[in-house]
Amino acid sequence: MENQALLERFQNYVDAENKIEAKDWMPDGYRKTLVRQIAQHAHSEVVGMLPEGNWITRAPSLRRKTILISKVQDEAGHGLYLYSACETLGVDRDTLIEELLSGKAKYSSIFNYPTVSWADIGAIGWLVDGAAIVNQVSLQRTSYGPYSRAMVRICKEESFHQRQGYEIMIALAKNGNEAQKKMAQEAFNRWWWPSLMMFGPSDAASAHSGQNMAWKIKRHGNDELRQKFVDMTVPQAEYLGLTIPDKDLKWNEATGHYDFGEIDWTEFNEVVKGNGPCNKQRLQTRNKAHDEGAWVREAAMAYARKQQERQAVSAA
Ligand code: FAQ
Repeated sequence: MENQALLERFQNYVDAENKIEAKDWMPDGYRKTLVRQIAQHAHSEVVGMLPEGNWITRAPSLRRKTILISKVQDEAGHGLYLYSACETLGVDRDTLIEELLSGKAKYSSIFNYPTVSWADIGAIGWLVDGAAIVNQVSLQRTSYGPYSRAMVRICKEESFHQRQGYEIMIALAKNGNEAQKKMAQEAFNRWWWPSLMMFGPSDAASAHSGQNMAWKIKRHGNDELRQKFVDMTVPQAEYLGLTIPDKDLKWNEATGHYDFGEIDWTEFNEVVKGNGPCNKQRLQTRNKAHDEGAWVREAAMAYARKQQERQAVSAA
């Protein structure tokens, strides 16, 4: 078939809300953009373990510690589903991991901010997982089957993560003493704007949105999802008695949405370029963990080889 005819058939198939599967024909650009987005997403889950992992040894109670360990472990699982989804597109995992460790690949800007107090763990669960859910609920309907199915499971787990974060914030901001309330407000101030940045550049500046939406990889624009997150989160902050760190935030009766102030895009671009508060530290920590885990990978491969040898002997 002519390339143009294949492209048209592909677009009609996507427009009819069918899922594209790994062995289906797809335009090179579709494959390339999926590899880029899914890999960035997988790396974000993996690097995303670091800011919270930082508090596992200092969680304020055994209950909080077990919950946090479980949450961080879930993020590793999300990374695994996503690397697997990415592999179905013909890239191998070693290449993806090498690109993360060398600093070539991107991951979400949000994980380059520090967790300075226990309240940051509450704020991450509430805001960062909350923002991730808004984005990922939409991605459950993405046109690529393996990515869409990974999202269904991930969203279920993220929803537990969001609630555990909000529960920490209730304990500190609503039921806590003055010092705890202050700690919660300070964490909220630190994470509010970076959480809005997670949704990416405004639609006008978004390089990939147009084509991604036509291919139904992305189902909503960055600004629409960001607005949804703001509308959902403001009443939650009010319930906690927290002040939103934005003097321009106000309810707009005419649009039925909250208006909010201008995002600091210079900060966003600097963080994405590698100049955020923790970019270097995150990559160093990830590289160290990878190096220290070499013996685990070797042992796992040795075991797999042994299994193959046994199977070959019994088949002979
Ligand atoms: N950070 O044209 P667009 C989580 C880049 S998971 C860094 O709008 P696109 C779970 C973008 O890659 C969080 N870079 O791009 C968790 C592109 O660069 P490129 C991760 C960003 O792809 C919780 C350029 O800017 N979630 O949190 C960011 O159409 C707690 C132009 O942007 C996902 O990855 C950013 N924030 O839309 C884990 C969801 N935003 O590649 C642990 C899947 C944009 O041309 C603890 N991804 N860029 O060099 C997506 O939905 C999309 O990729 C967007 C960006 C919406 C992120």
